[in-house]
Amino acid sequence: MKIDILTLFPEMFENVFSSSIIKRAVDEEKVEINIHNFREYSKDPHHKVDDTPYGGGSGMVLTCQPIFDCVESLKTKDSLTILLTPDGIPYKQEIAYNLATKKHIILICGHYEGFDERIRSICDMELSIGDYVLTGGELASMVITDSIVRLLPGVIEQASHQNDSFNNNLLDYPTYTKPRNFRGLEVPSVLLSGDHKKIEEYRKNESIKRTQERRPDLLEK
Ligand code: 6GU
Repeated sequence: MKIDILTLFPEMFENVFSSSIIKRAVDEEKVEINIHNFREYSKDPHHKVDDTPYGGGSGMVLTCQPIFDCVESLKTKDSLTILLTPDGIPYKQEIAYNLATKKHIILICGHYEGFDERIRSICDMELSIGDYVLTGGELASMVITDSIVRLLPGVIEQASHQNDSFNNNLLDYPTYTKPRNFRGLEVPSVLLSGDHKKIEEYRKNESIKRTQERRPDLLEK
């Protein structure tokens, strides 16, 4: 898979994609991630990328030309172009599973003061990562990239994401490791029983209980 990210702040990505599991996935060529500063595509003599809004109002608005030219230089028949914006559709694990099957994803980071509405016309999808406003789409693009890359074959153990929270609309069950007793806090005895059928049953029940308590909205699905 290839992920191209369009941003005015490429330095924000340096540490995030060169650490931990994403770094390993990149090193093992499971994914190629490229960061593009679309300012470099501006045809303005001063490399301007924004301008004042028609009709008046506060703030600067990202112009079409640099983003159109950058996307057009990257797009192929296999590309899915996604705009990151607080008015996009709410991002969910289900969407992550779908995006993990794509060959090429282009992520466009909008920015806080807004972008020319016509930029939406070159996008296949618009995503938001939650009901709050960020200064730009950069953090959202990192969140989405991380959640996709961990699902790519061979990046983490398959069994590890089969039990993920949100899989089957259930939150994860509780897990424990050594020691059996930590400051009087005991590991549930069923997990020490060696009875795999009982353990599976316990985990399923805990998963449902936790979802009922914390996210009843998930069970309604
Ligand atoms: Cl994708 N962008 C911005 N700027 N704010 C957000 C968001 C995206 N998702 C939630 N808030």
